[in-house]
Amino acid sequence: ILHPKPAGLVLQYGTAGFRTNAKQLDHIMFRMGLLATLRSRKTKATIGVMVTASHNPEEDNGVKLIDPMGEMLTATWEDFATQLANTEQKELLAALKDIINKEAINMKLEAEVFEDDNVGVFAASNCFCCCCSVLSDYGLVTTPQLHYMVCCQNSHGQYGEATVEGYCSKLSQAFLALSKNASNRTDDQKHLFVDGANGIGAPKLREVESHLKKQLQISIFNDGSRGKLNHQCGADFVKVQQKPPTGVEISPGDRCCSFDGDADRIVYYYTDSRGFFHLLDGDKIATLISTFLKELLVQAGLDLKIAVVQTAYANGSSTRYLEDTMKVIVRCTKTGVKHLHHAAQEFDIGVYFEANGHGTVLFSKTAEEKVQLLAKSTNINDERKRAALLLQNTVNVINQTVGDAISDMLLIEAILAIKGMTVQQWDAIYSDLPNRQLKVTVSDRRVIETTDAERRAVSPAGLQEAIDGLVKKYKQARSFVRPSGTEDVVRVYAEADSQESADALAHEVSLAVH
Ligand code: NG1
Ligand code: ZN
Repeated sequence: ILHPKPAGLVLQYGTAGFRTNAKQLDHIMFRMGLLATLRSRKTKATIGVMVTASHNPEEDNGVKLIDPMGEMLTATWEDFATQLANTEQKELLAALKDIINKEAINMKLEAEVFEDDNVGVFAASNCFCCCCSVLSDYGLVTTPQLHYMVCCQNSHGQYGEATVEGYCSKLSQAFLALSKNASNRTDDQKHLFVDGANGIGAPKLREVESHLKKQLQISIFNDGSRGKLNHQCGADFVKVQQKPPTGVEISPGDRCCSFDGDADRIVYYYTDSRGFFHLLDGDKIATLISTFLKELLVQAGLDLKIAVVQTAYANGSSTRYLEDTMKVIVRCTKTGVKHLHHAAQEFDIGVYFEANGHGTVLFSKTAEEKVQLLAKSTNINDERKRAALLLQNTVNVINQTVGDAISDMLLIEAILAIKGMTVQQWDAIYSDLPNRQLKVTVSDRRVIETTDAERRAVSPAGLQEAIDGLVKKYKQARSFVRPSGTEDVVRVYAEADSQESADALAHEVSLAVH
């Protein structure tokens, strides 16, 4: 039998598709190839299949499907994916027929699937050839590039050209137009240090950089030529360890950022003259972007509703700053990009970021039309015109299909340049509450059930009361626990007025979980 399923193995299609050791994924790859062809027939559109370790070690791999407009797979089909993955070999055909019947799929239609495998060491994806026609092989691309191209393909070029070159030129043109609004910057100010996490982001960033006409000067570290994927580097390492990646030589004050392995996350950082490390995570990024957009809306005289979507992991200071000082609407959703994405779609402009650096901005159709119209109009004053053009180019530099490290980086760099802001000034907008993330291994993480966007535990009985009791002992404290959707662990988060308190609280809550 081709691609047999290890007997008894049960996997769940989670927030990031299927994730497990690459050795256990062969049958999953095959079955997801089959499912992709069904999804393509059902939607009469091109579907993406992404194979990536994302922010995890090289040997942990994953596969997920990308829906027609570049979004994550819809919920009912996540269930089909789980069913198909866990069906024993001899029932596979019946399981496929079941999906075909339930969704009334016309098997006479042709299927179109874009496939990408951005992890060089593991190429199980060639098994797709036997089950579907792989329309176009992009070779290695970043996760967000594949989402972008699926969207371009299905919107018939409206969103852009469905090629890597099309992606590079759309984003870089928008970036160049934005950076024209920056007053003369020194070479130092144009310099950015990038940690590529030894993933696909580094070579893809080089392709984009060649279009940037030296308006951004990039030094890339951890470009995959030496180190291992996400090992001691990358956005997840920097965020969780709260220290710079290895393999990067930086001096105090240098502006730096880290991508994750498939380049859908980004975090910024610098060290100060005393050697202290300063992290600018997804929350700081969301704040910078939403502030910029809000100012432009005022200048343009556009009445559009803007909101920021976060998760429970957002630093309490960021939420307070956004609500109290910036006066923008803030929503909190469950962890997982699809939840943030959906919540962001409810506003004219929805800025969403996970604290770990995964995020983007969504513009409603109405918002885009109003911006386009204003940018074209001739009878408005210079200030409004300038703001409208800035908004238009901001829309174009953003990859709205999914969080995208390269696109986010270009937008952030443009904003800092336009505002004449240093990374230190950006950091000073608000001060993060000290925080700590821990993971706890338990026999069955599913006994923990949560509510209120995962901020409170409803089971096991007594756990939430115990957490409440511990939180009361500290100042400005907050803590919650939730079962991970991607690892067999329970995650613990705590924040408080000092690092010692945050560490102690996280530790005490971990003990309460056992
Ligand atoms: P889990 O393992 O469910 O916590 C992690 C990240 C998510 C998201 C997914 C998908 C944290 C705390 N969690 O989910 O934000 O990125 O992976 O990759 O960072
Ligand atoms: Zn990723």
